[in-house]
Amino acid sequence: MNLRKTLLGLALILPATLAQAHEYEVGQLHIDHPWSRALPPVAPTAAAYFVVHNKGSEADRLLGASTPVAGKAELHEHVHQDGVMKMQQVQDVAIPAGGEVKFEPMGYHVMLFNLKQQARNGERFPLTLTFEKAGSVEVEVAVQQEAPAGHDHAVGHDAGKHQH
Ligand SMILES: [Cu+2]
Repeated sequence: MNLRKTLLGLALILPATLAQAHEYEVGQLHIDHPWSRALPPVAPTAAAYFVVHNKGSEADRLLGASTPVAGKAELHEHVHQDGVMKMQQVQDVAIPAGGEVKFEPMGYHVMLFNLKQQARNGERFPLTLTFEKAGSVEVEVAVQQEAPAGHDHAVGHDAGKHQH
C-alpha cells in the first residue's frame, strides 16, 4: 500500500473515531451523544438514546421525534408492571430546569418503527427532536455495538429484550 492510500484510509477512519462523543445545543438544552444499538438487519425496530441537560431556569418538555429512516418515531419508557418490564408510549418527557434526563436502555428511549433499513454499526442517521420551549433540533444518531462509556451498566441485561 502506498502512502497516499494510507492517508486516504486514515481520512476515512478519522470521522468515525471523532464520533465517539458528539453533542448538540438548542436553546438552554444540551444533548449528549445520541446513539443507537447496532441490530441484525432483520430487526423490525430500533431505539435511540441520548442525555438531555437543561441549563436553563425553566422546565422544558420533549414532545416528539422524527427521522427519515423510519416510518414512525415514538417516545417510550420502560415500566415495571406486575414484576414484568415492558415498554409503553409516553406523550412527552419533562426536562426539569437545571436537571438532566437520560434516554437509555431500560429507560426512556425514542422507538423507531417501520424502518426502511436497519442501520449498521458505525453508521449515523438524522433524528429531529422537538421540544416545547427550545424548539426543534436535528441530531445525528451514532449506531454502535456497545452503550457509550458511563452507560456500561446497561450492557448485558437489555440485549435481546428490546422487543414489542
Ligand atoms: Cu420502545
